Amino acid sequence: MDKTLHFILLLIALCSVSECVQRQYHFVNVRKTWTEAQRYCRENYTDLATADDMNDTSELKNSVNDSGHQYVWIGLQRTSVNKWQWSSGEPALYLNWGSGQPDGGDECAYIFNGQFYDYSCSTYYLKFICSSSNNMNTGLVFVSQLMNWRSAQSYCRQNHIDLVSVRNQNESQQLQKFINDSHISGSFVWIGLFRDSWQWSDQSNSSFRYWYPNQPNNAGGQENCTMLEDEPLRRWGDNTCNSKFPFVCHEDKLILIREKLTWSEALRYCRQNHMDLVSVHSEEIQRRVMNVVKRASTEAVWLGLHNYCSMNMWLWLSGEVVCYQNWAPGNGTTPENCRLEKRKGAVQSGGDQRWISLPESHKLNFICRNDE
Ligand SMILES: [Ca+2]
Ligand SMILES: [Ca+2]
Repeated sequence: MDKTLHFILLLIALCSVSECVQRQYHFVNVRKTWTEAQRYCRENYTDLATADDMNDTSELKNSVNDSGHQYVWIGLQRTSVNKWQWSSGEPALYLNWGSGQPDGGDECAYIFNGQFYDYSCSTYYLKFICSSSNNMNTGLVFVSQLMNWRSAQSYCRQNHIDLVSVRNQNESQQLQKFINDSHISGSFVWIGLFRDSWQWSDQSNSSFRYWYPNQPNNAGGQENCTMLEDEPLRRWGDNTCNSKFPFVCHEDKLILIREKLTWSEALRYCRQNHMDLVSVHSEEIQRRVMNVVKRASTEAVWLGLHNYCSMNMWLWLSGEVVCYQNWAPGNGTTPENCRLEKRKGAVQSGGDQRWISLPESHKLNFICRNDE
């Protein structure tokens, strides 16, 4: 076989390598109030448990070794802030409201003529659109069954991925085309936009929620903390924070080191004290990296990303080629000028937190990973 072709096939094979777990759950079978549990987790692990997606919910469920029926605290707490978010877990930065919207205490949104309208989550039954891996063209599936927003969300998560997100103008146009092509432009259609006032203990901005039907109900007006319900799927309910339950902590596998070192020094530091500089193989790891770098003291943060100048190619330290990509415009895709100095990859700590190429002698904060 042609050597180049063989190499390309090898790269394709490498791109399907499964990612390693970036967060580990620890069940603590001691009854504490929510605040006591939070303190315990921060002292012994990273924080009370955060969940980003359906994967996390099943890992949470598995982490709780059920010795008898009980409620179990996780790290979600009610605050006074009430902000719009996407069901998929992303913050809502693009909000294309129809005129005069949002106009009430409503907490969910439908789309009509490309614009968003807030609407009561539980009172109304609408058709909806799921994001899906089944439809290779659009990544979207239209469901004509009428459901309230939470049922629609559960349906999408069980059968597809989630209720659809509309994160920018481009996705808005794609969705509108899909709506026109599906001949449903006259209908109100649920999208994944909702708002709530819950916040994760570790400050993660994940808007993923997995409520048990009719929860959170804030019974008695004092239920400001979140627990896994005593039911087979371990979906979530609210309860009073002073109740004493066992709890789940999580341990982050990504650690931001707030020292300013060159790339090589950072690499040595991570290998001596942890495992390695972080490799960002997927959108999920990128999201965790984005959470971590918010606390950085430098404008960019080193990743385990290095450039092979002679081959004009970027590789992760873990050996994989760069399949998932998040380069800032003008970075990573054109040949590097490395006559004077080798180039390494960093992630911007502000803005849209994309990757940039920098000379390796720059002194930056960096992220180590810590598995095993
Ligand atoms: Ca409205
Ligand atoms: Ca409740």
